[in-house]
Amino acid sequence: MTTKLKNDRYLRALAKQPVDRTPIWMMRQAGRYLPEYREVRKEAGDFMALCRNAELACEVTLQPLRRFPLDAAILFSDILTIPDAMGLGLYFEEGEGPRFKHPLRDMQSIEALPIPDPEDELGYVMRAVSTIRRELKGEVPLIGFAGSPWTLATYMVEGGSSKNFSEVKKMAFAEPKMMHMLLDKLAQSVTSYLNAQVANGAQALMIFDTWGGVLSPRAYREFSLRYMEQIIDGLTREADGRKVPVTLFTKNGGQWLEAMAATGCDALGIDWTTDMGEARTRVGDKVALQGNMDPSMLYATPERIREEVETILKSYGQGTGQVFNLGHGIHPGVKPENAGAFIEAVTELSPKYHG
Ligand code: 1CP
Repeated sequence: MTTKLKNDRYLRALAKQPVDRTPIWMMRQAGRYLPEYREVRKEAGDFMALCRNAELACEVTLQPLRRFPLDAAILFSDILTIPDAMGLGLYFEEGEGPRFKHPLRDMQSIEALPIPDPEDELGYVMRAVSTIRRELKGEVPLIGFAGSPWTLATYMVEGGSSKNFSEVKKMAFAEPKMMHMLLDKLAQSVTSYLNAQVANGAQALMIFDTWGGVLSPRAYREFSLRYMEQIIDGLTREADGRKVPVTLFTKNGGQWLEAMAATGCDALGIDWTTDMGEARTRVGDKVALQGNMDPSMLYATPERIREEVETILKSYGQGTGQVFNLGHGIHPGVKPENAGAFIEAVTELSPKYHG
């Protein structure tokens, strides 16, 4: 597919090419804070039914782009599609997070885990990718994504969300062989899944390592970073004659930016606990930076949001290489108008930092 992009600000900033203003998109930009999302989700029945229906997944991907002048679309899906395709039985308990019917606790079940074929068991995701790419009509690039092996393992071993990660850490520290077998299978699965997303139309990729930051520095390298590097080594890095940039996001990973930048990725997602300007000084000659407003700032007044946007733009400073975003996903309780004020602030205040 070779439609020329009408707005390629996001890809240009990631490649550190000049831009007229700082591009912006929001993590979890499609989701429960939008009434039109809640409508479609009701129509679909439940979250996974929405992910499995390419037309509806496309519709909710496009919803935030109709409201706001965003510079990228992100595939509507979830990181937990891979463990589901490996046979763990994903389900969502009303009002609670994701759960697995068959959490992993022993060597036998890890040895038996299949590496899913992305065009088969995950074919519904590929159909969503190609549908969205077609319907975007070249307006903005489409971001594909996956969870990091460590982050996926936390859900698979704990059986769902966790507060202290005791089961998954128990496996990592008491049964490291078992954990490494699981992480290696996940790295292989994520690599072929992301490559299939690119083959079906994704123009950029993001790896979400939401829970890498709960590890010690040594354990982070051993159980999380190393497998993200393995994935990056195996990724298709070009499509339609253009580079497919990869962004790595470890929540609470601020202390490891140098090591993350050395993986061969194109950009780092940073959360709000790291100063944007300091991050640029540390790794800005190697990678682009995405972030990093605290999503809770969207509860403040439009004036306060604008002030915060200016602070972050000023902290990054002049020139390209920044993609504006939140430091983590937008909360379901945020008013859409406030998200609008945030995006408007970035589009209005950022041109003076370019050109
Ligand atoms: O409608 C609903 O109630 C379901 C809520 C929901 C949504 C909207 C879930 C369940 N997933 C999603 C979509 C989703 N998840 C996207 C869509 C694209 C977008 O608009 O950004 C993406 C990129 C994700 C990624 C994801 N899922 C991550 C990594 C990013 C992050 O936020 O840290 C994680 C950790 C998940 C797991 C997950 N899936 C859903 C929930 C509520 C969770 C978090 C559970 C937890 O906190 O442990």
